[in-house]
Amino acid sequence: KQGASEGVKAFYVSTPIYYVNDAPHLGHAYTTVAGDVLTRWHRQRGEKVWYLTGTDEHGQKIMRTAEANGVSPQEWCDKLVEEAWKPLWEHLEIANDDFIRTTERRHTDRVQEFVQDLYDKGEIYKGGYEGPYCVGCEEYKLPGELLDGEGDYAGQKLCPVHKKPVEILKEENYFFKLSEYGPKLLEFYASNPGFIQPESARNEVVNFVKQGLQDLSISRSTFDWGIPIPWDEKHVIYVWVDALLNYATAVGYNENPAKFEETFPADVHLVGKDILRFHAIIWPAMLMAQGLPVPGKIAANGWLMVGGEKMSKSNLTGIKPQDLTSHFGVDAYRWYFLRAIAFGQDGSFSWEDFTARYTSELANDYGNLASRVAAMVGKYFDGALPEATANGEAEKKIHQGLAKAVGEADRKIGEELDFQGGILAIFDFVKQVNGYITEQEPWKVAKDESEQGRARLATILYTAAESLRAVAVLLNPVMPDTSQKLWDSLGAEASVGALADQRVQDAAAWGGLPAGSTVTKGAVLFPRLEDPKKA
Ligand code: ME8
Repeated sequence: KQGASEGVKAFYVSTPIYYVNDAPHLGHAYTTVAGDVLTRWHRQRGEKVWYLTGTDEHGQKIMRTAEANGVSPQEWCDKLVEEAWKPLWEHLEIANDDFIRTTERRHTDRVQEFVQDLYDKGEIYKGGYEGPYCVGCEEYKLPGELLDGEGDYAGQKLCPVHKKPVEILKEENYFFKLSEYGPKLLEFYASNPGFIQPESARNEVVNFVKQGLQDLSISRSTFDWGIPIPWDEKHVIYVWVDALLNYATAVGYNENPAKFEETFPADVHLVGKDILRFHAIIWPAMLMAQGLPVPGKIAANGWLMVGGEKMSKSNLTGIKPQDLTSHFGVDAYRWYFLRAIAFGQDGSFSWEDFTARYTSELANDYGNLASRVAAMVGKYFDGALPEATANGEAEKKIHQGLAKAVGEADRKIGEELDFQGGILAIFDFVKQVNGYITEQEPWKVAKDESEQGRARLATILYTAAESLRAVAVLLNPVMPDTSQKLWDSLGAEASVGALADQRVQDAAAWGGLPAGSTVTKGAVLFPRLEDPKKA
């Protein structure tokens, strides 16, 4: 894409590939929007970026859902992908560079080659296993982590995530020698302290690995909805091994060496904390076994909760993102979850909280600032942005405030994945500009028609408009439509250039918006919310 220079490694970010047993809910959108903001941020820095998402289509969970709906698993997946998943990402303005489906040949062929290769290297052997399995997680559980069922489930053992009974599976399977990778993994975690984020997730993984790893069953033979084991086609490859490999097959593993070289491994795998161990233990071990490079970071996000439990498709507690975007708009939706919940922690959504933040932070602080400034440039200078010729102490503070906001936002969003902190840094600056206008009282200065008075008024309005120029750039990764509206209202498209070409690194360079830009009172950035009772 932009700035694509051959040979330079792309900043590669992935979401989990989602199970298509049902339509997406707020939880899936949460991870995908976070990844979109992260990659848009890096694009706004001018970096080469690769953002991948997709769908996980094999395994028992999908097979059973399709059966229950009276269609083949492939038909079920095709329908869900085309009618639910892809349209949602488009609706939410997700700028993914690719979308991988695990039923595509470009994936299945390469997965077989990968597994065959491990087999040839002696990393895989045949053995037997019996244990409790959760179809919701598609994972064997350790007896110690199960819960005792009550009520309808009395006497049964439950999965700690899904709170549903596990099944006892006994199979002859192929195993990957995962147990041999414990020491190597611990060494790797120790020398790469930023590999797992946040700290609590890192501790969980390290403690788990320290207790000793078991070998991993990588095939199943009691059903057939999966990729066949190439040397023994009665078995299909375990859905998680199949799924993790999407991060390699989607970027040209064993197929397009130049693309693979330029993209792999991922810099950041975004995952929900429920699937942390797969990404932080099994995935790097699989790569180590092949001599491939391991990813830069596994960043676990917390759960969006409903009534104290994880919002989930299996438990039918999912809320559709469209139910919120139809009320608040897409941009406010993208902003809200990252703003309201510290990334890595659990959080819950409420209409009241979203409504309150929309009104005070988006509409009042940000939207009103933009419309007031445009209105005053219109009223006092006929819409031609005046030059700032009378800068003083107050303006200096604004310049400094902007530099601080840019530095903090770039570090927090771009590096630390602290979306909340980064957004707050930008909005603190918005507040500072609001305070500046309140203090400077341009409507009073306007009454002074002397040369000095005009110069002060010009300086105040230039300062405010130039601040908004920077805000539009900084918020572009989070709220692209709103930023474009603001950009247009500042006349910046004509006087500065395309918003996408503005660099984060240059955002604080004062004076980016030239005097003479045509400022118009554009579209309202955040319209008043309809009363949901009337809607
Ligand atoms: O696990 N809160 O797919 P999945 C926050 N196919 N995030 C949530 C969430 C919630 N309540 N519910 C879901 C799978 N998510 C596998 C992944 S990857 C190689 C294979 C998000 O459809 C979160 O990112 O169950 C979680 O990890 C992901 O959706 C799980 O989606």
